[in-house]
Amino acid sequence: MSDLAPETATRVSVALRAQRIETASWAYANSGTRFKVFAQEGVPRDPYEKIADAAVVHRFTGVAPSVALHIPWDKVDDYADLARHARELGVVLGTINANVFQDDDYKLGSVTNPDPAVRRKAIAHLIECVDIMDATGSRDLKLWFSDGTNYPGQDDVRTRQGRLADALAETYARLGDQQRMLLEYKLFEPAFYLTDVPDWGTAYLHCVALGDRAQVVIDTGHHAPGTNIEFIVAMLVRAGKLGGFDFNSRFYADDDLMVGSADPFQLFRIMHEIVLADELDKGIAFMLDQCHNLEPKIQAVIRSVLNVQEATAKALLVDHAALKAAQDAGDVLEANAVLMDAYNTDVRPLLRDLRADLGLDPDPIAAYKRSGYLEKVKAERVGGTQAGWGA
Ligand code: PSV
Ligand code: MN
Ligand code: MN
Repeated sequence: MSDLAPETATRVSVALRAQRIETASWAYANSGTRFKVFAQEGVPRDPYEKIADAAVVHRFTGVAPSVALHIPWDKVDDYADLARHARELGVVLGTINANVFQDDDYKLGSVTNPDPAVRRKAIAHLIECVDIMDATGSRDLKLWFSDGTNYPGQDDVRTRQGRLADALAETYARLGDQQRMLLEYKLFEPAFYLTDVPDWGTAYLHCVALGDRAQVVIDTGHHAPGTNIEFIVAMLVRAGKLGGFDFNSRFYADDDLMVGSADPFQLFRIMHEIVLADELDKGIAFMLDQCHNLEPKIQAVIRSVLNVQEATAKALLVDHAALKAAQDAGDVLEANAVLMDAYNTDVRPLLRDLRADLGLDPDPIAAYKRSGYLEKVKAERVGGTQAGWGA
């Protein structure tokens, strides 16, 4: 039993019940670094099996009802059939992630490539992704471009921005009324000198030029060490341009580790900005973009979902009235203490109660382990697939 005041526990539980966290198909498949992929037993052999694993995460957490696809890693002949399969398992297909970074043609860029034929091929893929969204019923198209240059002088910065803007505009024009384009930025890698969409400012400028349904996505691993990500959250929320998150955790670069593992306090600060702006249930997509190279994958995704839930619960516990009073009074230490009180609250009893109320096992990881699912798929699935990179 949680020892919070009953009204507080109820308010927080109601908000948590409405939260949705999307998992990523590629998190269930084998992945690694460019040095080695350590294959795991029982990993999915095709997109249908990846969705089955995502459905297991939802079954035990109750808050992960959608799974993102990456095209062509999750290419199938019939996307409507894949959507039907997902629905039968109790989940839906979520964000469609485009992939214009793995063909030889893209060596000098995709939509920013100096060669118009390569640019056309890249745009055709982005538009094909919208066709797929029509079949799957997905709302969001997520675009990340590996485009960039390795050497000063390699290509012209402003010309490349123009090519990017043209490609985004053509793709945006193809979106349906209910569909959105999420533009993801990343500081560096694979390009080392210049990345064409390196930061939120660049993504924001492109999204503003495109229109309301173009929004910025924040991948928490895509910043320089020490970046104040919650400030970026506040800025984008204020501008009405925060479309979603790719959650993960990092120590050094784009490590794609479990969200909330390296710096749970940062995750709390991010969720605090969301809760403070009353944006928890207003359409911002909370997605995981992670790879589980060493740890068992389904269990790691469950852990990640729980980490987001815990950070959200703590953010919901911040006493906004007390915070504002302290801020208005210029009471630096009290304002900080209000935030820390919430962060230091043990929300696990509250989350256990919430799960019991939802008819779930209060301990999703223990329940998953007891279910025998991993042993079952280990026996059934031989020759699991690789997520798509890292060989
Ligand atoms: C790029 O590093 C990225 O974060 C993009 O979201 C890609 O689509 C994804 O990783 C693949 O994991
Ligand atoms: Mn990402
Ligand atoms: Mn990334």
